[in-house]
Amino acid sequence: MACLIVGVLNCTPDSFSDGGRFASVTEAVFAGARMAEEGANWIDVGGESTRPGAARVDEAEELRRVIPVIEALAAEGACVSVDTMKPSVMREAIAAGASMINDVNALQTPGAVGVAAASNAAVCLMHMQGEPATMQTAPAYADVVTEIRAFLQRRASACIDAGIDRRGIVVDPGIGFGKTPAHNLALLRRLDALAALGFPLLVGISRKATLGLITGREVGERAAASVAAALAAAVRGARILRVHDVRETVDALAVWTAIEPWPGSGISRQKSDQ
Ligand code: 7PJ
Repeated sequence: MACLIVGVLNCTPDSFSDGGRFASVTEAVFAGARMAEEGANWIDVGGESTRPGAARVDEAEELRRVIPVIEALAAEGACVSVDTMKPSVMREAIAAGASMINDVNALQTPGAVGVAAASNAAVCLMHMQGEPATMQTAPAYADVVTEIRAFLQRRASACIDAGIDRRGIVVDPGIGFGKTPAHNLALLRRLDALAALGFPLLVGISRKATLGLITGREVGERAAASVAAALAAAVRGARILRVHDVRETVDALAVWTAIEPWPGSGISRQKSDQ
């Protein structure tokens, strides 16, 4: 398959039944294991919501939410990434078996680059304008593609300068993070400009508000919209897709690649097919 899949596993209190801490850990591990069976290459475990308007979670609580889940999934042989902005959570998550740090703040928190450099973990550097509490108030760019491309290059260079292996760096435009729907669509149309940076490009658009705006669907009814957006991203150069609906995305990519051998390569048809 031409794309890798990251399955989203939110370990926030609203994500699972509130039958207590143990029940929610068990449910989260079960959900993560199922995504791995369905074809997710990584399970992205997060304990702090970064949805627009979300409040911050303290370190102790975030650790309680994610560490037991990471330990259990890693013990089952899954590749785990940790979705966090906090260096201490990154460090503990790596000790618990996580092999990728997914930071919506692109390792800009003091100490974060050092934690990553001291480990063998891969890093996903995501662009965000502002911070989750206020980022959707008035997102503004002179040229959204150029600015985000420059930001991702700057952050990747800072990581390489700090000793992080460039082969372990993934970049992400951060769909919905301080961006209007028009900004998101402009970025998706010009993913080629971001892929040209030379790092694997991750795109997360699964179930996001822009898809709700286009389709008029509530968040739980956006699987088809998410799959369509994921395919469009893959064709334009995304190499990693962060999704909630793993099975549907894997099926769609399998069919797509059977017809179009190399999505994003620019080679859509071979001589023998003509
Ligand atoms: C993303 C993320 C994304 C990366 C979230 C949601 C919001 N990490 N974490 N990229 N989105 N790397 O899933 O709706 O787009 S949380």
